[in-house]
Amino acid sequence: MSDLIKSVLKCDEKIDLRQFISELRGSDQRYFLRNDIVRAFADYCSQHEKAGYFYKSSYLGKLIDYTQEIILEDESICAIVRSKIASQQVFRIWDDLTVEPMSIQDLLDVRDRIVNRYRPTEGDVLELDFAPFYDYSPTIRDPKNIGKGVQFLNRYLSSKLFQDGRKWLELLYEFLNLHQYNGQQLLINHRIKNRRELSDKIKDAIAFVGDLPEDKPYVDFRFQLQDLGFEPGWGNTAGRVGETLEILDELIDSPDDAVLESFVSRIPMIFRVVLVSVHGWFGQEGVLGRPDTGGQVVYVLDQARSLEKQLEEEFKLAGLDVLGVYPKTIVLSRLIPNAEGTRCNQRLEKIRGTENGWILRIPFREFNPNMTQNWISRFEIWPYLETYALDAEKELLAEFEGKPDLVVGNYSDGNLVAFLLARRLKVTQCNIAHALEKSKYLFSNLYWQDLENQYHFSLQFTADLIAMNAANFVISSTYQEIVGTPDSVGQYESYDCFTMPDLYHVVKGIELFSPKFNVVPPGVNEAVYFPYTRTDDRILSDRERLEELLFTLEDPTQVFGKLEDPSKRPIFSMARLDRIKNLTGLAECFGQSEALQEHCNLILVAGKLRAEESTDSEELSEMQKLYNIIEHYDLYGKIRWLGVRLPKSDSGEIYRVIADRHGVFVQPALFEAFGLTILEAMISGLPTFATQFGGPLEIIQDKKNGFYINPTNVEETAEKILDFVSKCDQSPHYWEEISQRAIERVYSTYTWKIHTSRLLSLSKIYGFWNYTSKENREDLLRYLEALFYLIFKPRAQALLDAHWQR
Ligand code: UDP
Ligand code: LCN
Repeated sequence: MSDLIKSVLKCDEKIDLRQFISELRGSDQRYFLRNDIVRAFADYCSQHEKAGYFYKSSYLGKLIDYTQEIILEDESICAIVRSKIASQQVFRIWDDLTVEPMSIQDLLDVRDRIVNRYRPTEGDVLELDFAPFYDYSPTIRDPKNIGKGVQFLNRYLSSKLFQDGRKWLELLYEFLNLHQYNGQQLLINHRIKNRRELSDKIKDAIAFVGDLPEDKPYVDFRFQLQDLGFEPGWGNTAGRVGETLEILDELIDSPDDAVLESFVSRIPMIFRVVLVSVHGWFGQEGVLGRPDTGGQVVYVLDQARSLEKQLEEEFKLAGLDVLGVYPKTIVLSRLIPNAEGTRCNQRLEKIRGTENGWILRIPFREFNPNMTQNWISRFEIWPYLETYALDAEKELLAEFEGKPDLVVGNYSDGNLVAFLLARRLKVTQCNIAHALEKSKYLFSNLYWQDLENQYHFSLQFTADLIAMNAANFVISSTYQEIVGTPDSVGQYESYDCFTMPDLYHVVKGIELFSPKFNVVPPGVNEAVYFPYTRTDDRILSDRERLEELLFTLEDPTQVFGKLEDPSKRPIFSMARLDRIKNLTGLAECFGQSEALQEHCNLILVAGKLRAEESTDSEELSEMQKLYNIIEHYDLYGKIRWLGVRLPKSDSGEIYRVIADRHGVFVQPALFEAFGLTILEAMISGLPTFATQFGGPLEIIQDKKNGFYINPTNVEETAEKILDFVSKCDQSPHYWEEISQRAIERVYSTYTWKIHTSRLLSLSKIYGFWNYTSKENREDLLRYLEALFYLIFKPRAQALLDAHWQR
């Protein structure tokens, strides 16, 4: 039993515990989540006039603070206590305060009971348990190291090299032998016959290049090195070749993690990369703001560009560029025949700013053309993915003239396709979630049957389980995406154990302590988004046009609202009109604060203005809500609402125009997985106020280079902005200070260069690990295939049957 519960039961606080439970029973609710629990306890403390310390610092206060869920049963309660990140314990507390630990199985039964789906007399429900498959791999111990998988793995692999040198050297030798580019052998050739020879030949080669001038180009001594058994890939000059060989020599003699990392990151293993992003409108213009298309498209395109650049640099340093070795990156997306004026019906489109980066669009097979000729929501896409992966495989092989070396999935659908492709092609699979829907929708698993017609979560969550377990490695944008914060469960963590009543129980859905998890945040396109002070790089005519659009242009087709005083400090936000983005919450906050209205104008870029422009019910209701707020608080003259979808280049300049006027950026989302607009605003030099729910909590350091807001507390949010604005009015340097620190924060931590060099070194080390542990993974992959064919596929077929009727 937890020490905390023991402490509560040993003192008078047990009376409060009993009383608190009894008061919970007084409400109609039976299932309490953390927010409800904390609120109920606050009420309890105030009603019972508890001393100030009791709420947070008493044993019971602490216990309540750690409690994520309470489920009331007839004579007992079930409490989920998460006293540490990524680890929870479940207890049953009987009404007489007897406490017993509960198994995960019992917990899942309780959850089923609450929705009247517990039917033991009809037999057990399928139990999914991935724990045994992780027995083969090492696990991280300390939760603070979760997400630093590669460091851990380097240590693990180098210790293997140290302990079992012979076996691991053999594997390393075989691995080095594998590398080829278009039939050209790389790294070592048949002249080095075994691991023992490898060690000797390295020393010979080091001596040979040591006698050459450091800057002697590789091509000038290529054939002598080949005679010694070494092929291209070691370096572009004698100096660099010598250095790389020295690192390998050191790795063989005295392996350690730093040496392993620096060696593996130098060897050219990745030439062709496919980034899978299936749903939505994937394109370079005119797509942002369309359904299902948002930051993911921006992310993937920027990543593709940056990957190419990084690979080119690597190839150059490895001496491969002169041999005609060049990278190729393909973004694999869906071809949408009725493309509504976008390029989404074009099979191949070059990615701007790349030499050899492409968007390859492959259509879904036809089935019912009413569906497959058109855009299909990400919630409905599942029946088409298996055949899509088969078709994509053929086309990728043709486009690459060979296999890709790395498949990166994006979002649940892209990750499933990445799994299918990687499995067939036997290549390294990386997963990127962007946002996992499971935690976005409250109780989405418990009530999946009620939500199934609209969301098809049974398919999505099964696909997620398959893809995240299959992936060789997972990239997350933040730590909390994996395991949350002390108060809230992480997105991946929510897959650890859950019930899908009547379908399955997941008793261990993912190993959060696995080294497969790596936090690698995205960057921002520095050619588009840069500090407002870089005036030489700004185009004056764009700046003037956008100033007019933002503050004065009178064009009811694009803009709602005329400012009484356009010179007031602008509070700016830009997002789609999704409920979760909560632009209406920001308008409400502005509306409620007359002081804020006195000092500032509110400028919103929100894609659309009029109901006839949308068919999406959520968007329509947000639009209506925004009009109502403007009316209710009489915000005419104080707000501008731009119903435009800005092209990329304009979206960069727009932040800078706001910064010219010493404005601020506010990101008021109810939850934001990461939030690219925050990086964009900050790098432009805008002091940024962003939601404390989700990724922004890691991007911003509160009060240092930006500010956290709780968007559900509009009063407090208004006060925070007002406080900042007042400070700036008193001391104009304050704005510049925060602005400068925001810029520095992005350049130091969130660049695509940092991201892709990390991604490539991860791909290599996990590629090596994948190679050395392939037998161990096979049973896991077989289990995942069984899930795919026995659970996912029949359900996808049923959805396809429904699609035939549309
Ligand atoms: N965006 C844009 N034009 C618009 C609205 C948004 O270019 O009119 C871009 C914005 O600059 C950002 C992306 O869309 O790059 C939104 O990404 P974010 O991660 O903030 O949110 P998501 O839409 O993915 O939830
Ligand atoms: C999806 C989201 O919801 C955003 O928070 C992210 O910034 C975006 O994807 C890119 O990863």
